[in-house]
Amino acid sequence: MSKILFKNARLRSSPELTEILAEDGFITKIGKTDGKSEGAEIIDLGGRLVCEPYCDPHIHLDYVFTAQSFQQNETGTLFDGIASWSESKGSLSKEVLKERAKKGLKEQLVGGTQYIRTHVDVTDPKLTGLQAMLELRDEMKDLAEIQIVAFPQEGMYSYKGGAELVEEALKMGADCVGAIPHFEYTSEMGAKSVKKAVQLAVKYDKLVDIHCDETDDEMSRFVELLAYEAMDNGIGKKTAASHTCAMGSYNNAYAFKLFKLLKKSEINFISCPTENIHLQGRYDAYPKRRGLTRVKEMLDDGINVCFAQDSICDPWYPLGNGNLMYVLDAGFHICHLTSPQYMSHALDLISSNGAKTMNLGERYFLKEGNPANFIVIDAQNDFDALRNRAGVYASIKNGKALFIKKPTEFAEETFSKYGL
Ligand code: 17E
Ligand code: FE2
Repeated sequence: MSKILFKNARLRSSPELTEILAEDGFITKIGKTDGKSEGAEIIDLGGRLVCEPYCDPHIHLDYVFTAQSFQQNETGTLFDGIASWSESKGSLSKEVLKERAKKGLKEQLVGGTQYIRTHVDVTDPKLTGLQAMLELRDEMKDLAEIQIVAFPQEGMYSYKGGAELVEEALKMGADCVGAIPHFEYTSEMGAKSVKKAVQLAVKYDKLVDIHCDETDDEMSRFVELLAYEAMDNGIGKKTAASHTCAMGSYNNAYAFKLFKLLKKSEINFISCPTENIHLQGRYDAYPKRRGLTRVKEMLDDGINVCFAQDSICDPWYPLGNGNLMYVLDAGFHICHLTSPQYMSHALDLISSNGAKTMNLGERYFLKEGNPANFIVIDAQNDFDALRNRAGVYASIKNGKALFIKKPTEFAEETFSKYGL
C-alpha cells in the first residue's frame, strides 16, 4: 500500500496552504490530515500551486518533427502545409512514426500535460499512422490518457475513399470522428463531410472533433452546420470545433446571430493560437488579420473554449514544444485576454476547459475519491503563473511522481549581499 502526503500545497481556489493525501493512487484527503497521514512518505511542495493536469485536446502526434525532413512550407499557408505532408507522408513507417510521436509525447509530459487528443491522418489506405497511434495509446496509458481522432487530412470526399477510411478507423478503435470541410473541393462536399461525421459519431457512439473553418475566408461557415447537426442529434457536449479561424473574419451581424446557435448547441471550441497566428493572415497585406477565432467573446457568452498546441515542428508550424504555458501566453496576448477577470482564471484554458472538451467528466478534478492526478506549478496563483510563464515543477499521476524538478539554487552570498 502506498501512502504519500503532499505538504504545503496551494490550491487555485484559496491562498491558504493545505495538504493532499494520496493512498494507493487515489486522493483520500484534501485539507489538514491530522492522524490520517501517519507513516506516509512526505513530499513538501513549498507553497507551490497545485492544479489539475494540463489537457492538450489538439495535437498531431503523427506529424511531429517532420518539418526538417519534408519539403519546406515556403508560403507558411495551411494549404502548402497539406501539400508538403501529402507528398512525403507515404515514406514514414509505423516504427518511425511511433518513435517521433514518443519524442513529442515526452515534451508534452514534461510540460505538465496528462490528457491528449491526437488527430491522426487516416487518408492513407494502409492506415499506418493510425496503427502507430493505437499502439502508442495503449503502451503509454500509465503516463497519459490519449484520445485518437480519425482525421481525414486530405478530405473525406476530395480524397478517394476518405469517408470509408474514417469509418474503418473508428471500427479499429479511434475515439473521435474528424473532418476538414473547408479543404474539400466544394462547399457541398464540405457540408456533406460535416453531416457524415456527426452520423458516424452517432452510429459508433464516438466523440466529434472537426478541423472547422481553418481559413481567413469569411464565407467559410461550416461551424453553423456542425453546431446545428450536433445539437439536432443530441451530441453537442460531445462535439468540438477546432480552429474556427474564419470566425475572426465574420461580420458582426452574422456573428451575433451565429452565437445564439453556438451557445444553445453546447459544442466546445479549441483554438490553437501559435499555429493560427502563424498560418493565417498569409493572403493579407496590411492591415493583417490575426486569424484566430473569437475566444474572448465566446468566453463572455459562457461557451466552452480551450487552447491547444496543434503542432510540434511539422509542415504547418516549425516551432512548438508541447508546453501549453507558451500557448497560453500567446493566446492571452493575441485574443486580448489581458485583463483581471481572464488572467485570474488563466489556467482554465489549458486545464479544465480542455477536460470538458475531451468529455473527461468528474474524475478529472482534484477531489477526494478521484485518482491522484495533478501538477505542481512554480507560482502562487493563476496571474503569477501566466505572468512568469511558470514552469511545471512536478507532475503526479495515480499518486506517483512522473517527475519532480530541482528548485532553483541561488548563489546565496551574491543575492543576499544585495538584499534580494
Ligand atoms: N493539419 C491541418 O489541417 N491544420 C493544422 N493546423 C495542422 C495540420 C497542424
Ligand atoms: Fe490540427
